[in-house]
Amino acid sequence: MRTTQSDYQPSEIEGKWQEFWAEKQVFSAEEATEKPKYYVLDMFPYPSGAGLHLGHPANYTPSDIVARFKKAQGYNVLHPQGWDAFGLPTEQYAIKTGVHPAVTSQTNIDRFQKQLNQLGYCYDWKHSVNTTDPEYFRWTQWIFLQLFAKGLAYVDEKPVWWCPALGTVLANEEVIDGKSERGNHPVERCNLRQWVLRITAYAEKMLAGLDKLDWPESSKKLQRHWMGRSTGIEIEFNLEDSTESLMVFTTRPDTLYGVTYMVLAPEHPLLGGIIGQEQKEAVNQYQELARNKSELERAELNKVKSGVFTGAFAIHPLSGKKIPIWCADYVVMSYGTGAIMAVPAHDERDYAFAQAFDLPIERVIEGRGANGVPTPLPFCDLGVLTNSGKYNRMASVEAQMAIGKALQDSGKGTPKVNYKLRDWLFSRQRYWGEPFPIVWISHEDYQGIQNDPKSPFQKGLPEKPVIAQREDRIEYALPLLANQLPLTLPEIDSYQPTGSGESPLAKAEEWLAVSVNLSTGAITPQSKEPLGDDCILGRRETDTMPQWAGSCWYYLRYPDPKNCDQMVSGALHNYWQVPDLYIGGAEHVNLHLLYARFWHLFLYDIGVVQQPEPFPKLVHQGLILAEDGEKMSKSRGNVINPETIIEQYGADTLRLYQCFLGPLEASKPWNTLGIEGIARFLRKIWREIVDDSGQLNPKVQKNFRDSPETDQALHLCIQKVTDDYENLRFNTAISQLMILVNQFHKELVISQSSAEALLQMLAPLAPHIAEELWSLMGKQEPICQSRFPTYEPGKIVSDTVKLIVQVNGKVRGELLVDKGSDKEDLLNRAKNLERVQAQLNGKNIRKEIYVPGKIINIVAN
Ligand code: ANZ
Repeated sequence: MRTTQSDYQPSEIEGKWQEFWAEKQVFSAEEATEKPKYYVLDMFPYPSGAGLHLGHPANYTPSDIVARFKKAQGYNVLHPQGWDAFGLPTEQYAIKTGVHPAVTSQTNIDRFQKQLNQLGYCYDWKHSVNTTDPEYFRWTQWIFLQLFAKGLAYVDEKPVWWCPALGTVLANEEVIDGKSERGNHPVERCNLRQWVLRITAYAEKMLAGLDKLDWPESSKKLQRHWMGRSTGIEIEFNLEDSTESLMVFTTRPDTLYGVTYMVLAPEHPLLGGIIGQEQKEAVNQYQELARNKSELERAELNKVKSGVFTGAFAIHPLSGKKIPIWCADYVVMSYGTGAIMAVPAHDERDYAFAQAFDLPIERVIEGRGANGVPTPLPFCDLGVLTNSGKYNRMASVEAQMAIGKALQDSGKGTPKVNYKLRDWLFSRQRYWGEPFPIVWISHEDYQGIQNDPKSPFQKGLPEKPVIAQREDRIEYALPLLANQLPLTLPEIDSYQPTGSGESPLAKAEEWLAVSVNLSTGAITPQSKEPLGDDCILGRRETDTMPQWAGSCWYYLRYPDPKNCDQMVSGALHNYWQVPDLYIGGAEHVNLHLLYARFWHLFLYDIGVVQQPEPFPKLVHQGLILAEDGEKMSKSRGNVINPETIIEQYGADTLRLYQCFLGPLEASKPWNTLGIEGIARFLRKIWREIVDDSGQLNPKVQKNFRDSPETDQALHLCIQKVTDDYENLRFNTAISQLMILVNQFHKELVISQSSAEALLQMLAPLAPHIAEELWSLMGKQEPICQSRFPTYEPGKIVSDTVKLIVQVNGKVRGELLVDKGSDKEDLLNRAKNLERVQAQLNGKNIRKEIYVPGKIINIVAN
């Protein structure tokens, strides 16, 4: 007969079951089968040197529960995990120590994987990805080539965030309040040649797609806001004494008569040509000053307004009035046209500026103030027009149409939709990233390829060549052929970026200088030999892709991670499609989740994937806070390490406790007393099922018919737990299980089938203890492969009623009884209740009162 420890000792059983699951590969997804699929995805970790922190289980335990639950419901489950292993910290470590980033990554991955396994996660390691594996990033590069061919990748001299400390350029999203997101270093603006992806081309589709997603409303709102769609009109203002004109974007054409000055951004190209002699020095100085400010700083509402008069004037398109043109940094070049018509009466920032520089403020919109009192300025709402010529007394909306039309008719206005979303800065000057599959060649060579219909390169060329200036010549970007992928990183001696802002790859001369075979497309290092007839010279791109690239499509690869011929086989993609559930941190809404949607929509457009959205259902786990309610952080010294908890209590207790803290989405403080309670709960279950000699507790009997109370409690529990798991309410599922265990505890005997059902319900949450007790019951198949119990509706809304049992008018217990039960039978059961017996002990029963369906009162003295 099988035995186990008489006491619950997680350390004795957890490792054993983890090995068992791994060895038997019980969690390997089946190849496409008849079974319905369920694909549950975690946001894969960056394998940092620090190992797991509690944020990881906060993310991964819920998905593990879902995976185990869905498997028990008969789904073919894919629950993979992988490694987002390109990244800055690994590279920084390489710069410091000289250790190759690939070596550091692998060490960290091994440690992470071990730690994840210790938590009992049922990952299917056969379906894993590593973004730094050439067989993976071959396809990241391949997708880039598709984007490139469709004109969605280009090179631009861009004002970028340059972080001197990290020696690299950062994307807008990686800069928070003028500091780098990683490491909190100061950043500054400068111009650099950069690869950029035209994500703005997908803004419209990405916005429209949001409506259909089952995402938290707050996250949809964030993405909407980040994309920032705004409809308005571009208005052309003529310039005084000039043939040039000035375009502005406004959402409020109804305020056109209230324009009292114009503003150009300091970087505006028109500026140089219009500045008056007198103003030149002041304007130039001002431009220099603005160059080093972030857009965020410049756009801030409360900052002191700064600016200079340019000496030039524009002509109002309707009134013909002269309007002074100013240069001020609260107007940014990267939005709209980089110029505005300023309406101080109806715009807060214009109002503050006009006050600071004593510019006229003219009200053109009346608000409806209480009792006819005019609304104070600035008045930024819609209202009724005044001081606006023939448009007076029109409502704002009506006037927007009328003025819009008048401008269009005179050729001075064009309706325009603008987005706040910027194209995605896709270059990094780093070593540890995917190299761009691009070779720079000369203009003549590029033309030769363009004019040769037989050239293998033709299909991959964009309609408009991507060009860039290097020193005194223009270079043309030639994409590699797919059969030249993966393009791997060269070995280099030093990972330090070059001081000029170029990537360390710029020092890998042998790798950089290549010859391109025009008929085969083969790219080889330049040899000392003379160049063959069919070959041209080229230089590889030295930037690498940002870490976000690899995470843009990893979920597509999990179903088929070893495929060398395709990103994913058609049949496997057809079966697994996209994740049914995606769990991960809310901090990724405007980064990873935006980028991945972009790539996915693009892959959909070119026919690689079958549906437009990658993540139809998304849930964010809340943070686990420290006991003091603060964020856990090393600097505060309040970090709780999962490894320590596992050592002390076991993984099951950690998993269960973390769920019991509160709703999945909520941020919840850790509490050491609470974890004791959960540990007690698991010990209680153990004691119900294991006796002192480590054998199955004789209380658990086969073929025993449970009392109606237990029967009902069981079926109610199955109903509720099923529903809770379905809706990711793990904390309430645990409460249900506690109620059931209490019910078991009251009984002298319980049926083995009920005990089994309890374990099956517990198994997704606390899989190790469930397996151990299940196997103690003589089960051959592991519990993780058993079918989830189902409830019988009849047992829940049964014909039973609750009877209160009193002794001398005091409640001493209760009975769950069938409605038509016999009175004598009920009285006997009542008198047999433990607490009733204790009261009756040594007393004489004087009277027995029975009110059917309500109460039994026994009078005794
Ligand atoms: C005149 C006006 C009058 C405006 C008024 C607003 C209120 P959203 O909704 O964000 O698109 N604007 C346009 N381009 C700008 C730039 N490059 N830098 C700073 N501000 C810019 O806002 C559009 C409004 O933001 C535009 O409409 C413009 O000011 C300003 F009572 O034009 B408005």
